[in-house]
Amino acid sequence: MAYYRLINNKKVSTEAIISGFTKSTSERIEPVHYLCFQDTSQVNLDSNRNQIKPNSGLGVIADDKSLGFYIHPSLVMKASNESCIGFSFVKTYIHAEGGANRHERKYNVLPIEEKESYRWLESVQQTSKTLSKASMITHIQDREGDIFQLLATHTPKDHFIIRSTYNRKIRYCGEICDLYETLASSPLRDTYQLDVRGDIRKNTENRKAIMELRYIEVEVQPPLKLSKRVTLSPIKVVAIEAKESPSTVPDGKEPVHWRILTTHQINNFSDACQIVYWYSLRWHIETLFRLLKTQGFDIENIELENGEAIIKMTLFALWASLKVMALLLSSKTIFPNQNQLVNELFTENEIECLKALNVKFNGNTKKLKNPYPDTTLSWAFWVIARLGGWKGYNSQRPPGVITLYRGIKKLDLILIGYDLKRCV
Ligand SMILES: [Mn+2]
Repeated sequence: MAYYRLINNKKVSTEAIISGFTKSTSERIEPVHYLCFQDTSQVNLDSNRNQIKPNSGLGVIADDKSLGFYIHPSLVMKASNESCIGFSFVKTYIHAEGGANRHERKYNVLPIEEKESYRWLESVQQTSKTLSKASMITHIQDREGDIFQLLATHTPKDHFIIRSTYNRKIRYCGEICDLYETLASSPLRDTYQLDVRGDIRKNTENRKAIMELRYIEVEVQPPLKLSKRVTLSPIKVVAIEAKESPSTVPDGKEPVHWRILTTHQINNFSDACQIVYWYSLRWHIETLFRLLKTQGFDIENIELENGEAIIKMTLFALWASLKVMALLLSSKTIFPNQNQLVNELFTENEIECLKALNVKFNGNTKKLKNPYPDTTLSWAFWVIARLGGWKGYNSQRPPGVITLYRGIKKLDLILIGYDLKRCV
């Protein structure tokens, strides 16, 4: 109910909700290194089209006809223990129905500030502000983020790891040449093993891929079209290629193949592996989108009549999805001695309430005791899972997304009662 009142209140704007997110993230930033993953996801609301009021704040998604909107967050994780801290930036936007397409808008010659891809730059600029207390920020993005002007904004503190989209012109060993061919013909540095999960749809099984790693320091040349209008200097980056050795590629399948550009300095093979590993953590933001859209929050099937209210509800669900993801990660952390602290994602009031619930859930048998220290997020994971219906026995399957989602939802309701009780 509290949410519904909030999202239908015209005075509570999406901007206010977002600035609430970034403010609370900013307050938790320490002078350490953070990884920021930005990406776009579309929310398709077409199955509820008949219920939703026309012109209430939605547009069309990529197919140019289904009702929906776009969301572009930047997820912040601490590099040292891969804990989720919050969001440094979130943007929601729409494509107007019947609006001009890229071709009609002469997309190629528009200045970047007027392009939709400007959101990538905006996100980096805003992230630097939100994370002003950080000692280093690494912005990580997929192929869509391979934008020259973006790379150009790097500073000694702001770094990039971007999956490459374009076979750019580079200067290497004094010659102007093509990035991909130069990289592929550079000497093999070493190999590493990668666990590749099978995919039923692609008819592949789990395999241990042998990855061949190459990297070279190059100077990326400004795109020709761009340099006709503005003067831009080339950018020094390290280009990395990780490509599966033909010896492990299943017959008739494509090798695993990543080309990555980074502004970080690479001194040796293990530095390069670190960059590839950080890039691979990008799947966390995909998980976040999956949590938001399916597996519990199911935002695309939400039954609300007003488009703007749906967008606001999505923002709250995004924050709740982050909590679910962080709780899950804390329960299987590979950094057991640096478990994320509970006060990094929960307020004082919420922790107090969780403590009361923990007392209630701690049974008389040792088997039913919360095994985690009450300062850690794993401790909250145990309480919230119990709240979501998990019985707490080790013999039981570990709690998953749905259970945690149920727990988080219940906690929200309990908190309303908890606050009321304190007011009486
Ligand atoms: Mn993307």
